[in-house]
Order: sequence, then structure tokens, then C-alpha cells
Amino acid sequence: MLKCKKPLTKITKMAFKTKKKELMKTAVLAGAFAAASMLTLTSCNETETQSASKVEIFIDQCGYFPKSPKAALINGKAKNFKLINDNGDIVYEGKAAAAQYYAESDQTYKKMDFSDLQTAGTYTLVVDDTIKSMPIHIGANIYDDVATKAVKAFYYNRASMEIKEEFGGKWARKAGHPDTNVLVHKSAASAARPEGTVISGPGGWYDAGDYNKYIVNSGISTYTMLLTTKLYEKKAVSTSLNIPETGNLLPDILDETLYNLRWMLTMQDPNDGGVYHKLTVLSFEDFIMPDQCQKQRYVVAKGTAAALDFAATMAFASRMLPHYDEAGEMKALADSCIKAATKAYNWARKNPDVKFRNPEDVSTGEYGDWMLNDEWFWAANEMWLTTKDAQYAKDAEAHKAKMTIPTWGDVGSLGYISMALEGSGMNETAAKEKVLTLADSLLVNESVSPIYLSMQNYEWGSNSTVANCGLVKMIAYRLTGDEKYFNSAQNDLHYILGRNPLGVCFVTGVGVKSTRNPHHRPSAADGIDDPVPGFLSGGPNIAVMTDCGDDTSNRSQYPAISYADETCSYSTNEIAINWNAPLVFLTWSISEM
Ligand code: 9MR
Repeated sequence: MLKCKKPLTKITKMAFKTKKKELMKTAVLAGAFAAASMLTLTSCNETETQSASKVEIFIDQCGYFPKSPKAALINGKAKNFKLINDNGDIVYEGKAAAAQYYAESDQTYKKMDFSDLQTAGTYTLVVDDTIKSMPIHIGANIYDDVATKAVKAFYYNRASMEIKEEFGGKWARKAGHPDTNVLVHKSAASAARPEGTVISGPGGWYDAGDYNKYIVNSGISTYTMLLTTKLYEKKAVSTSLNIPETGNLLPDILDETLYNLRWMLTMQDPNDGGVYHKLTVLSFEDFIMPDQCQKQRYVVAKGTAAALDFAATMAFASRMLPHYDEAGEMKALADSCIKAATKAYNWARKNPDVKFRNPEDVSTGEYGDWMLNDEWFWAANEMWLTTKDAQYAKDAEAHKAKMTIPTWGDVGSLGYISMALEGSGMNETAAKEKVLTLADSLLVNESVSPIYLSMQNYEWGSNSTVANCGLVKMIAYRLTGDEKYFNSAQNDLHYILGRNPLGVCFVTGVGVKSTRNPHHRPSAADGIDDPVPGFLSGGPNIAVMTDCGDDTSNRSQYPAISYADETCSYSTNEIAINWNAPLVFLTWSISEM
């Protein structure tokens, strides 16, 4: 059964434009398929229904390292398989493993392991002489391209800046949102800055497919990018992103991250140290380009989560920046960061439980959080690591958090990760244990998973949960040197890059069959056929079924395959900085090894 219908949505006009693009694309692809008839690809216009019975082979579309474990999945009958090289020679033969049922997609899968094939090259996997895979690459540099694109995506999402053609290629666009005329919203009014006060908060990354900037989500994203830079220094120093700062003394990934960090600093009220939760319009912009946006922007309500996430991120930055000193500039920035962090933390001490909820007249992303214990724990740990002031250690002790897969609303794990990597004595040992216990439990999940997946719940942004599972494992690998963590993290990346029940590579502009229509305003409104590259799509889940309208026939009830590569599907196909950041960490950590 084919499902080609695009449901009617409020963004129908834009979606129609996208549809036109798809039709053109399909024509081009059709030609390519005729030439390479071995591929079992589908185009967006011929996407099988999500409960489909079509048998497909799922692989990592970027490939596999020569010495690493390698496997493909098939969602149907299979006995024998072989791999054929470019010359048509059979280079490997194997037997498919027993079928395993996966309740999350209501399908069975067989694993086909070809780890013993260790020669670099491009191959086709053929099952029972009938079903053929996409090209399978084996090589040392297979993730370099996705690693670079994943960071460059942040550049494309810069607010207040023109994306020039020399850096952005065909995705060049005019600047939007100067954010030099931002009003203090009534929810954020104070004696020193009453409602309507004009402040300036330029720069930073757009949060996601929308054009707003949110401190809570910026905190974990910026931290993850800084952590990547710090831990994978060799790659950071050698990777050029071709951004405006390329050629200065700093690694490009750090320049990119500082673009957001400097914006974050503008979100602090210098009078009391409080941090505004977000810089936003009152209701989401239409699907238009940044320079066409005219709505007034506001800073909205200070909150404890914003203050603590801000403090944690700034404290971490203040420890790592002096290492990259550029004529004293980074040292000065580091000083500003720890001063800002201390002020924000002190504000939080005076306002320990100010939970953010959208004011009545504001309907943009909320990032509301009822549980602030983990934010306290993360911030207290980072402050202690930077200052060694015993009061912060006491605060951390009073707010002992759970070690969980990191996410914007659950950041205690970041405190454990920093402590495990940089702490000393008791704190460090306890934190290491926490990280390893979680990593080990993820490995157990993976060992019984029909699709090599540790993640168990498909939530909004499920792909970022997969990436963050990989992040935890790569930290465990760094702490122990045990290859089992490295191999398992590669399985998370394989999932993201196509070895999943949908057979989709969830990174735009990467792989053969990847996300084409992300819920991302520039990708939808720029008139360019290809989406802006390097973005991780949120991924399948069943949190919201009606984001593309009441006709939900294109959505499966099974979370692992409930995904719509449609611009309207904000719940399965948006992009976001806190989703791309762990993709950066995962691809960088794995490819530096
Ligand atoms: O990532 C957020 C997810 O965890 C929430 O369930 C969801 C609904 O509140 O919001 C997601 O964040 C969105 C934010 O509110 C606004 N910008 C886009 C974000 C990604 O969808």
C-alpha cells in the first residue's frame, strides 16, 4: 500500500511547494535507480505505509569501520546473505540470525553480521539472491562528513547574521532577528527594568525549527558542544567548518559554540543576576525566512531552571576557555563567565523554586520543568569544580540527582559526567560509578534488543535520546577504555544513520534515503530543493498524532515507525539544537577514536 497523500495543514501552501520539490526529486531519483537497480530505495512519494510488509534491508548509510562489529537488519524472511564488491565478486557469505519480534514496531527482524569483512570498500548485501541493500561502505573516514555537517548545522541556525554564500553555499540567506530592540515582557519586569524596557540580546542559535531562543535548552546544548571540543581536541583543532571565524586561533567548533554562549550572557539581568527564560515572539512565526519576520521579540520571565542551567554552562566554560587563549581574549571571557555564573547561582539561592510556565499571552515553546533538583545538582557540581568552594559541594550533596540519559529537563547526569571527568577523591569515584552503572544498563538493553537499541521509550525527540545514550557510553569508554562501550555507541550511530525500522537516515543531507522535509522554517521557506544539511530530525514517537491534521492514516500506532517526513510534523520531524549537540558529540567521539 502506498501512502503519498499530504494531509492538509495550516502550512499547506508551503507544504505544496515542498511537494513540488519532491516530485522533481523523484524524477531524478527514478533515473538513478534505473541505473542502479540493485537498490531497494523508496522516494518520499512512494513511502510505504508504516505497517508495511515490504521487506527491506536496513544499514548504516554512512558505513562501518573496518575493525568494528558490523551488521545489517532485515524485516522479513532471510536465510543466507552475501556481500558483493564493486567488481561483482562475492567477498563474504553468512547466515541470518533467528528472527526476533520487536513490539515497538510490531515487526520481526533478523540480524546479519558481517564483522569479519574488514577490507575497506563499497559492497552490496544480497539476501537469498533476491533482496539487495543500498551500498555499504567500509572505511576509516566514513563519519567525517556527518561529523562536520552536524556542527555546521549550528552555523546555519545562527540568529542575527547573514549566511553568506562563501560559507553557506546554496543555503545562503539574509540576516534576520537583529534582537537589538527586545522588550522586557511584563512577566520579566523588575524595578530596574520595568515592562517595556528595551534591551539587546543579539546572536545565538535559533532553538529549532522555530526562531526563538531558550536558555534552558541552550544550556545543555552549549555544554555538550563545549564538552565535545574539550574531550576531542585533536579533531577540534583539525576540523575546518568554513565559517566566518575559520582561520582565527580557535578551533572552529569552539567559535561556533561561542556564538551562542555570548548570546546567553546577554540574557542575564545585570541588576540582580537573574536569567530570562527565553527571548521570543508571543506566538510562533509563519513559515517564512528570518529576514521576513517582523514580530516584536521579548525576554520573558526569569526562572530558577534558567539561572541554574546558565550558571552550570558558564562555570564549565570558565574552566575550559583559558586553554584556548587568543591574546588573552579567552581568559577575559572565562572571567566574565564565572562572574555571571556566580551571580546567576546567587539569584537562584534567593529564588530556589521559581518554575517557568508560559504567561497567558505567550504560546511559544515552554521548556517548563517541575523538578529542579537535577538543575541544582548540575549547577552546584560545575560551580564546585570551578571554584572549589565547599558550599557548592554541600549544595550538590543536598540535591543528589539521578543519573539518567541527559535531556533538557533532566540534567543531573551532566553534573555526574563533569565530576567523573574532572573531579577528585570521593566525588569523582562516586560519579564514575554512576556513569558506568547507567552505561552498563544501556548495554544490557541493547543485548536483548532485536535492533541493537538501548533506548526503550520513544519520546518526542527520540533520536536525541539515542544520541545521548551513545554519549553516555562514549564517556564510559573514555573512563575505562573498554571497547564494549565504544562498540555499543556505534550501534546508536548506526540506528541514527539508517539501521532502524524505517530505514531512514535521520540526518539531513547525509546518506541515500534521509529526512527531506524537516519542520525547519528556513528549509521549508528558502525555495531550495534540499533541506539545510546536518540536522538531526526528532524521530519517531506517538506523543502527538495530529500535527499534520486529523487524517492520521500516515502515522503508525507503533512508536518505532510512527514518523512523518513532512514539514508539518513538528512532533516527529523538527530539528533542535539539543538534538544536534549529542549527534555532534557522538559523531566526533566515534570518529576521533
Ligand atoms: O524538545 C521538547 C520536547 O521534549 C517537548 O516534549 C516538546 C513539547 O513541549 O517541546 C520540545 O521542544 C520544542 C520547544 O518547545 C520549542 N522549539 C522546538 C522544540 C523541539 O520540538
